[in-house]
Amino acid sequence: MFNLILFGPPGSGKGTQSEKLIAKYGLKHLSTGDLLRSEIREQTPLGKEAQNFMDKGQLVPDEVVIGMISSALDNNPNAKGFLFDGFPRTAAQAEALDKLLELKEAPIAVMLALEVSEEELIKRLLKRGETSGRSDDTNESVIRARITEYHNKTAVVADYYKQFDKVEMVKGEGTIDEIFNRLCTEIDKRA
Ligand code: B4P
Repeated sequence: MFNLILFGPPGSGKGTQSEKLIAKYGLKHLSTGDLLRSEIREQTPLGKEAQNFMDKGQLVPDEVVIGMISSALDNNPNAKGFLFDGFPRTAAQAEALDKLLELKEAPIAVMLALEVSEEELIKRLLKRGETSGRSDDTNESVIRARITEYHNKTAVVADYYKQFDKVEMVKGEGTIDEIFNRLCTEIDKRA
């Protein structure tokens, strides 16, 4: 089993690159952002709770997101590996994920961390907001709040995996194919 984390600030290309990576490597894509948006669309109690946080650009509470990932792992017993996109986003989520994967004897192989400048992130997210219908992409102050949450709570997750020598920084600017090739080079070294 090959488990990989695609990491980076909001708008760094995690969702975009995940689509291409799962197609090439046959991994199961687990995006907490997508899972949460699907709960919101279905107006489940979890979705209603999550929406309050997401609309403000804040992270959804750890216990909600960890529970969601735990069920997703249980629901995919035959996956040949998982690509975690947008998860873990806090140190507590990283520790919980390691415990869940320990049970499967399939630890994280590598964290690929996309590096993109703040101006580029804001430009990309506002552009997506023109067509995505995502309320968290249309308002620049919500986008800035998401980036602040990333610096305050999420950036430390890379330090957590660095202690196990599992982090590779990848330049996240350039064309989508250029970035994809950089990511594949790193995966192929470890797979
Ligand atoms: P996510 O859905 O994870 O949203 P994101 O960080 O904005 O997405 P991503 O980084 O994948 O976007 P991409 O660059 O691909 O999270 C949304 C919210 O959900 C969070 O704010 C939080 O509230 C909540 N949440 C999710 N997970 C959570 C967790 N674990 N714990 C707590 N809360 C959680 O795309 C951005 C745009 O850039 C696209 O339009 C794309 O076309 C464009 N783009 C991509 N690559 C490009 C390139 N090379 N050049 C130009 N444009 C590019």
